[in-house]
Amino acid sequence: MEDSAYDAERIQVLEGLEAVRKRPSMYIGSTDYHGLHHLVYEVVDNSIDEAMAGFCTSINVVVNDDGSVTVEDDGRGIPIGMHKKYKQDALELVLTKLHSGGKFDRKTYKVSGGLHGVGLSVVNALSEWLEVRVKRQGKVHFQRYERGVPAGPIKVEGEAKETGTTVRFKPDPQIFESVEFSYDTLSGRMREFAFLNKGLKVSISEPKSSQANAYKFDGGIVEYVQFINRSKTCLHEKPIYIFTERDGLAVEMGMQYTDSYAENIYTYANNINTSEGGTHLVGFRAALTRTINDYAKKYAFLKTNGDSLSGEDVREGLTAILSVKLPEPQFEGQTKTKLGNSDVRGLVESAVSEKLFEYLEENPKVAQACISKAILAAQAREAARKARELTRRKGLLDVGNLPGKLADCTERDPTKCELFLVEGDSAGGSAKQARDRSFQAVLPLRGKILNVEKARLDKMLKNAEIRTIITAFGTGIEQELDVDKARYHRVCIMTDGDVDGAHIRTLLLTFFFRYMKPMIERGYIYIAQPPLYRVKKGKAEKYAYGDKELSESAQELGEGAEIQRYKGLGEMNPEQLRVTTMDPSTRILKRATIEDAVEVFTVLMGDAVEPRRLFIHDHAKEVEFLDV
Ligand code: 0RA
Repeated sequence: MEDSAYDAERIQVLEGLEAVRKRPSMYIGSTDYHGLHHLVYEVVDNSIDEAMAGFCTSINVVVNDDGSVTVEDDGRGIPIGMHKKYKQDALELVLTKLHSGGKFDRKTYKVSGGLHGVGLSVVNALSEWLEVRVKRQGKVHFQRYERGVPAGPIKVEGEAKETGTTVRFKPDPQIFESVEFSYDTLSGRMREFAFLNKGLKVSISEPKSSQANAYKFDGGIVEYVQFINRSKTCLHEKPIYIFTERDGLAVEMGMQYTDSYAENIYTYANNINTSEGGTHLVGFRAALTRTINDYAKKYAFLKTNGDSLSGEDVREGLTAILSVKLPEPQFEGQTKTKLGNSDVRGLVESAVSEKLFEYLEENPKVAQACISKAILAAQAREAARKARELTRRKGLLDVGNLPGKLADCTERDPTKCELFLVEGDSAGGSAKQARDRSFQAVLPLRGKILNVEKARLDKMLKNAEIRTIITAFGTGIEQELDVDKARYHRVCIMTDGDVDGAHIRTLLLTFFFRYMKPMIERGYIYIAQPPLYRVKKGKAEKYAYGDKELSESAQELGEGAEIQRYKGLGEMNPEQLRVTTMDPSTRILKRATIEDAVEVFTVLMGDAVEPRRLFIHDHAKEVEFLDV
């Protein structure tokens, strides 16, 4: 009886793991770069849970030479010993039973840092091998798994005074498209974890590249806000900070106004970046608008009684981090990064309203800085509205006023039309010759693209390049945006492969994100991928889009192959440009996603030129290619 129950359990476990291996994307979102990195976040997340429960102070991540990753913590250790109900060792249960990872025997919030909070068993199932060491009850316990199945029993390896868990795993190349980790990506996420969990030490290292970082922020999200604003001009010295915990919901918020015009609100639910927003963001925004207005009225900052500051006014120049923690987060939206729990809205709104009002009462100088900024924003918005109206009245954005620089296509069905935004007049000229004029339009961009983070809409509308782009799109902008009017369903940003090209691309993406977000959401924005090299021998030639491909191509063509490195689009003749970058049957295009845009900001948030340049440089190499 006992044995058959045990066998049944084993079969169930095997079936569970098999399901994960058959459809990994159901559990980790994808098997690409993102899915691969999620494995690490998932493991670290279990340690974060332990930290949130108050038992773990330090987490150490190592990217090992053999392609495996080690995550070590000093928590209580995964429980060891026979579980009465399941008749299996608790450790084995945590590592093999789906959805047992964190919930099992745990009373704290289940903090799902992985895409779906799926637990260690999923990581185990998707690893070629996984080794776990648990220090607990005075001993070091060890077990190894291969593709999720125990490779042997749990063994005692030795004595241990302390407690803790170490998980080392090697992602299965049978599952993942690539099994190479990006240190920068992992390190950035560890920094984020550390910001969101004050006092927790998170270290990461990669011996192979001699890189190492250790993050610990006793100020938590207050330091996070300061970090984002590090090279901006802030309007009050210390970020406003509030924390409340009621009805099973913890709300933590840090905010600080800067002299910029953009709104930077980052929201998290259980340490997950909710880039699509959700109920916590809605509640926060409502609270902010209401509280600032209430305070402004109480202290007569607003003259007439009917006057009030809009949501946009009170968010202009604001940097804020909102982090909520709750027992059962529901993630919705296209990328499962939108918090859905409906009760959270009201809870966040009342918590933030109450605490923020208190804060402003206690810090009148800070309050004055916030309100002056919002009043200025209201006045500027009025100016922008007038500019917009004038622009409209003069018909400056009407399709009838299509810019002369635009070489339009003959096709009129937007679903078939493509627009190439090309850096520079000379590349623009080549692109005009290279295109298929029946469905491909070309708009050369010359001169500077305004940095939208630094200019208000009225100024933006005075910029010829920006106006030309809006007119060519046919969609209008911001509140008046109508994506259904888009004249092209593929807009391809085509810039040089150098640092300046990357900068222009970033500025354009930022502009689309701020003023035409639905164009990105609909998937209408693309990034062209011109090759970095041409390899030539005699009549044979090949194009390479990365270093790995370059060495492969060079090898294929054999000794004496000539390598040309393209520094700009201008170095290609029209025919080469057509084959490599524009012709749908041979080119590579990458669709820009909201995540791309968000990633661009999180690193480019500051104004410091150096980190910005470095970032673009590093990442220029590792864009993912997507064939469409
Ligand atoms: C289940 C129950 C308890 C702790 C854990 C799991 C746990 C899991 C992981 C994964 C990585 N590090 C971890 N640390 C702890 C509670 C154990 C108790 O009550 O002593």
